[in-house]
Amino acid sequence: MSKKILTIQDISCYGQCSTTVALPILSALGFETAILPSAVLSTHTGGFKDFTVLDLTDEMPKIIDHWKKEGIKFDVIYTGYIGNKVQFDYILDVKENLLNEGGLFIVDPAMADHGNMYWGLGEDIVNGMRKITSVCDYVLPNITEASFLTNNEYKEVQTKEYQDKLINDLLKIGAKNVILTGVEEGKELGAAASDGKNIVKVLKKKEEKSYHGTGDIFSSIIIGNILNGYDLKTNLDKACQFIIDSIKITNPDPSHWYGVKYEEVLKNYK
Ligand code: PXL
Repeated sequence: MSKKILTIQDISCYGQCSTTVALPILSALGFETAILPSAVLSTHTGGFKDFTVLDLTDEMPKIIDHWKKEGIKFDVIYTGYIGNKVQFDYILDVKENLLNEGGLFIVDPAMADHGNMYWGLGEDIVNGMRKITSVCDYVLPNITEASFLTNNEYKEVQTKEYQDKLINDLLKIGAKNVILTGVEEGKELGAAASDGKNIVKVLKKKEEKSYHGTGDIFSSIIIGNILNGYDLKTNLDKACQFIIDSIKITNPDPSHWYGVKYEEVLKNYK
């Protein structure tokens, strides 16, 4: 039977990130999807001007209560961008009451990149993300998010010791598994992961340009791969390659600056 995934993140109506990439990817990989939207924005906040934001905090408990009455449950809860600290309590409620036994609670603390918080997000969001990380099965941060969650300094140039410390500190917070993106060594970029025992790492030739939404696409592929039974190293390898291939397709079209053209890659993905 097809697993049921609930994703809790914003709807950025235009811009190829968050819900608009999670749903097609998870469906294509064979899973039933549902959404608990945290906000509706006209676009993502990374480069567009004058975007609109509708916070959906007040709607969330109503949706959750209805699902409780209907007896609706999920096999996976996957959280992403959250713009209001009140929502972290709703997320914990959903985890406690709507996640099937043996289900997975997966946190992508999508809140920062390149050493900075995203527009409009502050310390309260970092604290909330840390709280849900402490009870998660998987946390999927980039280097900036990992450093903010663990109160380590953000470093542009990483050593192996720094990468390992971020991973180990995330495990200490309570995450059962950590998948760290944006791991960089020389001209190579990739991801590192730990299941609490060993650290595995995948590095590939770095693409010079970076794009918004690639973290969300990466997380969706990672989650599909977990459910489809890939081991951690193969999973990282496939997810990193997916992003590289998407960036390569996007690079020749400067008008598509706001996200990556991942559709062709998804069509051929196994
Ligand atoms: O891709 C992460 C993301 C999700 N949602 C919104 C964002 C961003 C990144 O900037 O602005 C609204």
